[in-house]
Amino acid sequence: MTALPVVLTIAGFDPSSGAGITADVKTLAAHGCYAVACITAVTVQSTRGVKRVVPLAPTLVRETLYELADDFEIGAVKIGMLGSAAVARAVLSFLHEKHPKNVVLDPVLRSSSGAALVEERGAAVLRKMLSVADIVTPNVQEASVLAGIPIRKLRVHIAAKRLHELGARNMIITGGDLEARHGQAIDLASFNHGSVVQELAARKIKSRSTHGTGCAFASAIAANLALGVALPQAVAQAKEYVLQAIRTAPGLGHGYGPLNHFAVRNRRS
Ligand code: PXL
Repeated sequence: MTALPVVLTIAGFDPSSGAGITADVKTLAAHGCYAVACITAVTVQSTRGVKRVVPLAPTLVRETLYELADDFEIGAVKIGMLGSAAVARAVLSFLHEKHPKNVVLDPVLRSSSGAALVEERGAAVLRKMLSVADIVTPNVQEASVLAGIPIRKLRVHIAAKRLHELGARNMIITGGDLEARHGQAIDLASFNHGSVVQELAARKIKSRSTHGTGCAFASAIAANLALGVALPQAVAQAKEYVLQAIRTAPGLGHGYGPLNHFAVRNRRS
């Protein structure tokens, strides 16, 4: 019997399974990992957008995290939507107390349709979480809020420097289409406190099936790290996975549709 890496996802529930917990579980399973999950908030939404967000009790989140961490050897943790500042604080103290390996933080603030997915006070807790994460995966809007630089003045290299100053060790700032060149989307990867900086360019794909790309990206990185892949490779493979998942999306729903989470074959089968 070979070891099956266990990955913990801490995220919200999207009933349309494009983003959040159920999307993360699919991504982790597609990578050949065993997914365990802690739900932070329930949402009412479809591919058409988010209608309602109900954060769960922080004590429920705390109990779930300790129950899972005491039973499983967790190979990586993916953190997504946190819902409330109180839940974010419960997650932060779990990270401080248990020191899990390979923490991937997707600092989710808003849905692509604009709904707030964490209370405004949650951003301050996310800032504190930067230093306990192994890698942070903000998009440009999230990088702007966390770095405290207005989006119209944002230069990704400056935002990256600021996030390193706040304690982030490794990061990739996605959605660099603000500074897109020649139809390419540029993501900025900044590893090892900014000592290794790479621009990752990819041709921009025109698609409406983009709901949950951030969740899939962060989960794929967590899966790769749990499987023992080194960080730069883990990021590059996750980027390729998300591109494939968009390219082969099933075209479901009337709004921004889900990805094909099974774009890569389960590496164990
Ligand atoms: O993609 C951000 C995101 C994360 N988690 C949940 C979501 C969304 C966007 O809608 O619903 C649960």
